[in-house]
Amino acid sequence: GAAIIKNAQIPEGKGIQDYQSVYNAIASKIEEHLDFDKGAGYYGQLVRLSWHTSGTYSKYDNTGGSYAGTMVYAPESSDGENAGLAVGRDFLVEFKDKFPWISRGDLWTLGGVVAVQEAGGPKVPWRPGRTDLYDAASVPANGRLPDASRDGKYVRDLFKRMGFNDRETVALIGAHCLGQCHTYNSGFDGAWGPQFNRFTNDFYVRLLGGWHVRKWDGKKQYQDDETNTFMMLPTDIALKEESYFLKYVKEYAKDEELFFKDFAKAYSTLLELGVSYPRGSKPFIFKTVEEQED
Ligand code: ZEM
Repeated sequence: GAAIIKNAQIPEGKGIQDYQSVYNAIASKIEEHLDFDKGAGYYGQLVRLSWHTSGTYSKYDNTGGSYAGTMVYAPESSDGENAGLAVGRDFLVEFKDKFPWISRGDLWTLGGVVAVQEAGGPKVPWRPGRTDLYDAASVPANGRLPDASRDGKYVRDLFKRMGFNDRETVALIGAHCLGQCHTYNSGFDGAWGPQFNRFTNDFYVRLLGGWHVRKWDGKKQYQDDETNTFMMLPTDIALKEESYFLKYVKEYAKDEELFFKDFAKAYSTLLELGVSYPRGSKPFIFKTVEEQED
């Protein structure tokens, strides 16, 4: 087929201060709803939205990804893996009204950056210029986002389709420190750890502990031996079962700084999959709300 070109187009006259204003507006709305989802806040929801709008990318034909902001359209909107993400899109839609020059792809990916940084995670370099499109060719088919019931080889192949190696794959899944699973969205249930509104390397530390299959009538998932309170998906446990993933789990469990560095780089890449930027274009690094207080 014809080559698909997705050039970043920055709205006329807009620069870092304009996007920092959007960042700040999203951050202050997150602050106003810290009790959301039993105390998880919106961090997990927004990071998952940014990941699912980006993670449809295929390097084999340059389709999918965050560029066109197509999750509002079928069949992407009704992909089973996107169940529940209307909540995040609805949370952000008021900023599309307040800042009408921002595209959906930019808003949804920026929302993830705000969530990671405000939850205490690393600075995530981010570039604008995604452009709203509605045409059948821009809307990815279902089946591109991972199914949590599968094994390590499946995870490896799926992330390879996006262009990621094993190290980057393990780093990205560490985002499961945030938020939780909901039976009404995915059939899975619970949080990965107790500090589910803070961005940490806790996912790897816990993963290396003891886990058993939970006894319940829901989907197969794991429960921690120590408290029977926290969960792991089968694809999370696969990171421990495969030696090509396990070495990175161990590195990140030991060294949070290394995890932050690798996560920031891989996540920034994830959010930009398929987008072409002009040579030498420089990413924005946003200030946290705390850094702006004086
Ligand atoms: Zn997730 N993820 N994810 N993930 N994810 C869920 C929740 C969250 C997988 C998966 O199936 C699920 C990445 C990778 C993978 C987040 C971020 C990132 C849920 C629960 C499932 C089932 C959804 C629900 O019930 O509401 C699988 C199979 C993955 C790879 C193999 C990557 C990569 C992520 C970001 C970089 C986050 C933050 C959540 C929590 C959402 C929330 O609502 O709290």
